[in-house]
Amino acid sequence: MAALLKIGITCYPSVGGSGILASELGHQLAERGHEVHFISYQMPFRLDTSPHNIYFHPVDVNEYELFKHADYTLPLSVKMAEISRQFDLDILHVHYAVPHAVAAILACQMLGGDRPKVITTLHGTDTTLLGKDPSYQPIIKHSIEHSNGVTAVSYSLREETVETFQIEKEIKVIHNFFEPREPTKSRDQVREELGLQDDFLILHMSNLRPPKRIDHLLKIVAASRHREQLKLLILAGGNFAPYVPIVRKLGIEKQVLVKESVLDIENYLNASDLGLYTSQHESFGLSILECMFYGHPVLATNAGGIQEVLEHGKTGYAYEVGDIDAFVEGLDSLIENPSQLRKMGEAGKKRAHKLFNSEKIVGQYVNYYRQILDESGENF
Ligand code: GMT
Repeated sequence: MAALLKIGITCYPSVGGSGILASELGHQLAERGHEVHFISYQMPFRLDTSPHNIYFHPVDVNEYELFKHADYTLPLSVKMAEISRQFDLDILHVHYAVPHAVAAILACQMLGGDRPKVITTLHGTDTTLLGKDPSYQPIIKHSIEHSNGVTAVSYSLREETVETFQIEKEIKVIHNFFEPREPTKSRDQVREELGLQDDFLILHMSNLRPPKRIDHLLKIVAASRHREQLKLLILAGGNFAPYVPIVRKLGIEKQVLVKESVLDIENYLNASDLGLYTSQHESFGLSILECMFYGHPVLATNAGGIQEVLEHGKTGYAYEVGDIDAFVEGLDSLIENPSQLRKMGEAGKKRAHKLFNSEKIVGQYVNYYRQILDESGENF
């Protein structure tokens, strides 16, 4: 039997696909018997530390007067070294190169020896945003090249990363996965709580950062010929206040419902009819996948890796960024054709279960951990 592994995971703990993915990966690894140690400045958003083999180790960040800006990378690195030594970790799996891979590589230098191995997963921003900044570009390139293994969440992100950093390092694509939970409330109950009757419920879940183009989302709802019958539910992982003036200007106050810090997303996913995503950049689109798992078609842009997730014309539609008219046409046609809506939703659910299930994707991560460990001559 293959040995169980001891894995350190570092991610951004705030609401966002990478932290959600990393937390779920931790849960899944622990269920398979591996020992998982989360190391971060705060407990990740959806992390459950009740299993006996999931640990959380907080990193203390001190604000010394000497520093104009508080430093996180160095205390993180020290904590990574300390936990690696104390628990004899095999792997430090870091989500995002900056600053996590940098800190992990430093930790390994401090430890000396052959373990832990550093595996860096790229989620997007390292490449699409920071990769273009000359103050970050060289350190991201360095940390990719000096990680023992590197993964990207889509082929599109891998391609963009190779191009941006001009690197030869092998990058393995491991798509996002999702483990759907049983709703704890009925669809009718949630819809009643939301004040819905026979409204068509569109769902959008994101951190509302500028690349999500919330303005486009709102314009689509406002331009629909079924506007009076529509509700747009935004499960917000960020501040919606900057968008309130647009809602008012478009006169869709009655259409837009916003809920913050929602943990039981399965109840809202179950109560919805369709997912809507207007992102300018999206390396994968975990929330698109979440909608698919609950049997809903998704209308999204064709940015980045989105079309590796949804299949245009079969599980939803993918349009050019900013093509509001096309989105409106797609939305209205699905509202008018419930059997097509159902058919696409079912095709999406089938695709999600087949390609992005936890069994398959977590297996790919575990195999990759073992492959990287084997390369050092030990047999895992
Ligand atoms: O989309 C965001 O702003 C959040 C960001 C994150 O770091 O959590 O999401 C990125 O990672 C997710 C998990 O791999 C991907 O599904 C998202 O597509 C990706 N976001 C972008 O590329 C903008």
